[in-house]
Amino acid sequence: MKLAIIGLPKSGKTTIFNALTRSEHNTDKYAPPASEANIGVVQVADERITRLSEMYKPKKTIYATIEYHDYPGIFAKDGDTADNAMLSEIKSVEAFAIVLRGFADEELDSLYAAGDPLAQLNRIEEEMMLNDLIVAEKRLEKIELGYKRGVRTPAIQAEEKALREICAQLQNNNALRNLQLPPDEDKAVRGFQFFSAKPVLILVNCSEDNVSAWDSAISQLESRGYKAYAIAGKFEEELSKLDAEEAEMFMTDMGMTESIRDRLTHWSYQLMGYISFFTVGADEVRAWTLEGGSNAVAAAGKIHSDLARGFIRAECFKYDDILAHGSEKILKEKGLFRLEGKEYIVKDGDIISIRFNV
Ligand SMILES: Nc1nc2c(ncn2[C@@H]2O[C@H](COP(=O)(O)OP(=O)(O)OP(=O)(O)O)[C@@H](O)[C@H]2O)c(=O)[nH]1
Ligand SMILES: [Mg+2]
Repeated sequence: MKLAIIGLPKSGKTTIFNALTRSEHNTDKYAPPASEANIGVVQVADERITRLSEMYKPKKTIYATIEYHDYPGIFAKDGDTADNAMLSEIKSVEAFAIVLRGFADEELDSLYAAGDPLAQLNRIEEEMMLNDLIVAEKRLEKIELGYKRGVRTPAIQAEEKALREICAQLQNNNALRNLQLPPDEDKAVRGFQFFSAKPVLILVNCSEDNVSAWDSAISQLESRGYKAYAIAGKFEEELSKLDAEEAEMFMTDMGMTESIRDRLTHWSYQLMGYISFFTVGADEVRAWTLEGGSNAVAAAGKIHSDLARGFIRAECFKYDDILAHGSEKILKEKGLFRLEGKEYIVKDGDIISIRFNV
């Protein structure tokens, strides 16, 4: 999964990125905006993979990963820090973590007055929608020119219809993530990767001594349909530099049970509706990420396109069952080892082996 960390300037994006990736990128208050994104890959902690690895003793154990892209502030009022190339790069990720500044800092407030988190979010959403509207209108103009020259195919007509609905939605100040298009129209405009169509999770970055003061702001955001969380970015960055034992002491003090890495992983999976399935064997124990509700062929395709193309059956058992009974042999005896067809909907925690023929 690829997730971009975005927000207005100096909201603490790089501080949070450092906490997530245990890195030390520059977070100087006066640093000019970075010219490119910081990119870091974080392993998705999953105890199930650890246990399976102990059981199968494979040569390789591969956890799922999340790739975080930390961008400089975008949509700043006084001239944008991101150019078009960067904006289109930002759009290539699956989802956004939008960081809103909730911590007080007089200097930053005067240099980069941004208003309260809700005002910041409104501004970002407005800019996203404006950007999308410009893209959609430009494309519509081109389509109309094409019509005049006699270029009119069913695919272009589906695209035109979709773009008209998109423009109407945006003109009504509604983000495209709230617009449901029929599958053919959706497909016709997917390539545009509209900003406001991306799933977002909101991180209100506040100081560690008043995280709960943000409860009502968070509920307000939730009531508007956002997944929103208050986090203490700077505190998390400091925690990430400590060894495990020390970090746990501080976390216990704060009533925290998980690192920001693990929390953001859960939030992202929830946001995207992703599940994990596993493959096991003497060579490799591995976790795979899959859109919830996908069938066995889609799961096969995550592993390799040949497996989807030549799919015959999925041999399947549950992580909980192998943990309880200890061996595949016992699962077979107990009838817990299943053969599933193409239409089988894969569940979180399924262990799968694909039989295929190409
Ligand atoms: N008090 C407080 N300060 C923070 C927090 N997070 C970030 N800061 C400070 O805010 C300033 C900017 O932090 P960065 O993490 O560089 O912010 P950014 O959003 O990456 O900035 P740009 O990429 O330049 O837009 C630094 O001085 C940080 O120390 C926080 O949670 N609390
Ligand atoms: Mg930064």
